[in-house]
Amino acid sequence: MTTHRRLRSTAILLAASLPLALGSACAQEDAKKPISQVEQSYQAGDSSPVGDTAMHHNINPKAPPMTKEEFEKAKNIYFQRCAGCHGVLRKGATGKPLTTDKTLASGTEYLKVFITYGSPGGMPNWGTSGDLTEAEVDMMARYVQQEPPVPPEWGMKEMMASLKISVPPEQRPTKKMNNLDLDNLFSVTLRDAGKIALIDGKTKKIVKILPTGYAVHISRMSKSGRYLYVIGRDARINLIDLWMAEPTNVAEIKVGLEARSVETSKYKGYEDKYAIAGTYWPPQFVIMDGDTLNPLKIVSTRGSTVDTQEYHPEPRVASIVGSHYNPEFIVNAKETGKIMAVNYSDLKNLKITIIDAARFLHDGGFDSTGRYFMVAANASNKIAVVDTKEDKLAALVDVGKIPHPGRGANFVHPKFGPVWATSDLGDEFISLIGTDPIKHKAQAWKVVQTLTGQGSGSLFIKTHPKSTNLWVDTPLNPEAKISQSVAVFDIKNLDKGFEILPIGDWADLGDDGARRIVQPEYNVAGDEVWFSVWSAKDKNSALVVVDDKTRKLKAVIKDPELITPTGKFNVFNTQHDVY
Ligand code: DHE
Repeated sequence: MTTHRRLRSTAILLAASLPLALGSACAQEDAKKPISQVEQSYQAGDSSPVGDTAMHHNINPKAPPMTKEEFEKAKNIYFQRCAGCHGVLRKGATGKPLTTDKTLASGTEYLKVFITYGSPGGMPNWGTSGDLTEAEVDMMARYVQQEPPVPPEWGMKEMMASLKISVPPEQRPTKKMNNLDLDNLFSVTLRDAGKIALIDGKTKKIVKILPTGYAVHISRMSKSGRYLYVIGRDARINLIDLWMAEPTNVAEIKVGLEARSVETSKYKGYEDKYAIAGTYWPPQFVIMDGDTLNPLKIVSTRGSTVDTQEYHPEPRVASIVGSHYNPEFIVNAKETGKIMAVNYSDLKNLKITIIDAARFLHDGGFDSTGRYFMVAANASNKIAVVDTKEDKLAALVDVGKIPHPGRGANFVHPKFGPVWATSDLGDEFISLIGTDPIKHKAQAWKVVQTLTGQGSGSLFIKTHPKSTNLWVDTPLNPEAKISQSVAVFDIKNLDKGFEILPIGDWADLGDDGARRIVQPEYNVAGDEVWFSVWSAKDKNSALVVVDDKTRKLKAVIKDPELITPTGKFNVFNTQHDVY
């Protein structure tokens, strides 16, 4: 077991007792009032796999001394608890910069107090909470005065060395060789198992479980629906061919040390041609052949921020979508707040349109026409709207606290026409934003209505073109009653408020698991909605299927192999951006 995995096991144990613990905690820069534990727990998330790599200890003579052993120990704690907010190079992300010009000026005693007691701005009280011992606090106070160790880069050489094409394209079938109803297949993230489960939408049976990267994150589909791409936090991508007699991993690559996003080319004439992945470390994205993952073009995201225009050494790549209007990928750089429209029609003379949005870009999805990409600048409390036809920023819309839409939800509002919705992590509100600049110009890119949900801690919101239900999860709410249930609104009568469905109880797991209800996902027909009942690795989890019309329980999917199910990706809906 690596140190990283050992530390993660501790985090999992903690997660079992603390329903909202997603890992470590986070400071919010410029926050004016105390922030909740929910917000604190957010950005840092899982411990960073970057901490496992060997890094050089660059001794700063002005810093208080540390032994090699202490440095290694502190480095691991830093990458487990702190890097998600303060950044790998400590230049600051959603947390404050911890560069040595600042930490040396503060000194050991001040830093110890800060680490022990936290701050109203969002720094957790690592010492008084018991997470760190007095000795560890002292060690961390000295560590942050040392120069930050720099993890290695990951370029073409490393990518090529990791590339495994187990079934080359010429050995793959030319038509579908199985009887699976691919449109209604679900790829389910088994987060802490490092696997995905393919589940048949009709029978609810597991078709196959496939190994993927560490703490696997998302699945995306190729335009044809044949290829499934899965990315792990360790930046490993698995390419699964759904046409084989049995869905099979046909290629694999490691595109960096830490990642979250993968996508494929969707534009006419480029279907299934390219894949792209963005990494947290190194801060870059890579365009690959869609059918082999052979890396073709690596582009760094290092550069200046959109506001102060200060250089940022590690702008992490957050969400990526494939444009339907141009041969482009829309790539979101978190720390700089830049959205890049990367034109893949000529990789040798790559054209990138840089669209200034707002800092802390995270997750998002298209409006119902597929033209406008709506992305949360989460710690800026904004949604950036990009016109992917014109490659321009259409608007920056102020919403609630820390919007977290997943891909969001599109529906026709009874009064205001087409809207796209996001819920928030930091408050109980749901913002509905008008998305029709032609027929509903006055409402376009404005919050036309704000709904009040069950509480803060929402991560995902969902509906379907054939449904009149709007589902809002709250897995990170500190109250078990709220994190173990979902709210559902009637789109035709939004003022009526919401109904609460006790999904966690319906799963009937009969144990003390956290049972957080996360990420509603529709089947292809739009008449069922699937929820993950997410408990810690050593507890029982399940999937609960609800009949969309009656809002009654339809099925519970249980299996010892369904370990920590989180994201679910219906093939058809993911392929066609239906949400
Ligand atoms: Fe996610 C999407 C990053 C924690 C489940 N997550 C995304 C995307 C990003 C991201 C950038 C958008 C990808 C895209 O569209 O290309 N997630 C991060 C983090 O940095 C964070 C906060 C901390 C971490 O350590 O990773 C984090 N995410 C989580 C979780 O803890 C969740 C709830 C459970 C899990 O499986 O890890 C989680 N994230 C998801 C899911 C999506 C996602 C299910 C895709 C939603 C969709 O409908 O497309």
